[in-house]
Amino acid sequence: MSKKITFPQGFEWGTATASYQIEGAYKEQGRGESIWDRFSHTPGNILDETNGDVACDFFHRYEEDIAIAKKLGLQVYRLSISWPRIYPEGTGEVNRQGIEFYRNVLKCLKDNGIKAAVTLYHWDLPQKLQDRGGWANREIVGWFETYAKTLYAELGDLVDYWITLNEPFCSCIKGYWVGDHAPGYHDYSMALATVHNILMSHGAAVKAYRKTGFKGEIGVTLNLNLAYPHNPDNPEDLEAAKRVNMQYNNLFADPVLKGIYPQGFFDYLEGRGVVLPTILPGDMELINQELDFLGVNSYYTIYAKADPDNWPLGMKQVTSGRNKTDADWEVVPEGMYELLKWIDASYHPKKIIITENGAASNDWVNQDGKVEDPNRIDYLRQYLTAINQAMNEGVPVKGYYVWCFCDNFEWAWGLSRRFGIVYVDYATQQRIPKESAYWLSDVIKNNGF
Ligand code: IFM
Repeated sequence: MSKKITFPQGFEWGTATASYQIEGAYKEQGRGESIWDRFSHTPGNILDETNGDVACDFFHRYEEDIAIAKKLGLQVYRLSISWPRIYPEGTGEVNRQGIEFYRNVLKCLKDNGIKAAVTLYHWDLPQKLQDRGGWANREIVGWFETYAKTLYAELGDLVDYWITLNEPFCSCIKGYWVGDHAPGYHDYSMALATVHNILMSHGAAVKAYRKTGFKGEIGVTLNLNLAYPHNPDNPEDLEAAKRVNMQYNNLFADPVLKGIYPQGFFDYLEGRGVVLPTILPGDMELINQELDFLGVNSYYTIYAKADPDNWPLGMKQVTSGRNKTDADWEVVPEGMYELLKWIDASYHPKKIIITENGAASNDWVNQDGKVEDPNRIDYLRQYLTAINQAMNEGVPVKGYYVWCFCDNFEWAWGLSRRFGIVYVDYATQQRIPKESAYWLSDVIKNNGF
């Protein structure tokens, strides 16, 4: 019999989504092209050759989704804004139809008593800005600031939580080094330049929000994952794990929360021929803005084995032999506990929101028309227990959002990975809340399980 887990009063329960993954309507009402349209339309980039042209058709079905969210008792709904729906050309003229769409969505959330957590950037950069260098061009700090100011002015009265960026690690390291995300480059030095520019853009957006007078909170979402050595007795594996921690965690959290880059890691990279970003006077102060909360996305733990031939980190990722979700990610709840303790000890954020956590699973509709997903429920239960333990030891976690509200376009995996607590039949666009959705609904009602 597992023990009773209770969360404090005022703890906020929600789900998360992102524009390109759910909206569809990719050419409707003035929306411009995004880098993910270009990337997913290029053969060979997406596992099942799908794209986000239609996705879950949230653009036309948001009222239905929000009605389901209300029924389930969700307190917060996280969504992101598609930059090319607001600025089809990246800069210049605002697309009023785009603003109108998001105002309608946000009003609908308000009418249903659900708080809105809005991400400014969840990876769908206007292609027009990519044509000018994208995140590798320092001018983007100004483009992003203008975009952010427009959103504050147009939507600020309806937003409870602003999240400047979702997982800059993915925008920069996956987008410009690994190349499995848009825009699909393989240049580590360029990736580091984009890190600096994207973090300055975050800083500029926070600074601009402080001047608006709106009462919402603002923060950033980082995907933080602890890396452990494959063999803790092997000093080379220990060093490899340290470098992975630097790249995943310190490279983003240190500048944002402390105003410094991890110098030792930069020295290591320079020694391997990587060109470091140009840091001008005032840049670090701009990045290091006071935040109302730190958003944490975390799903897994990394096991690192030294591999000198693997440039530049000198490591490869290995498995530890534990259970895996359908995303091939190992289920390591104690990794979440240790991650939260590490964040707290290293950065002392005043408030943490788990802005994403969840599991992919090979779900289907059974003979009774139900979707049973016991593995997802088990995953959520284990991770929430670990989060609860960290909270009991003083880590200030104040909210938890499951990824994802519904099945969606899962980037390079296309529609082939289901992360939702609501099933989407892509042929008919029918929504079916899975067993995990009803389980979560009970958790919310009881503030625990
Ligand atoms: O789908 C993604 C989301 O866009 C960002 N965080 C991880 C999720 C699952 O891979």
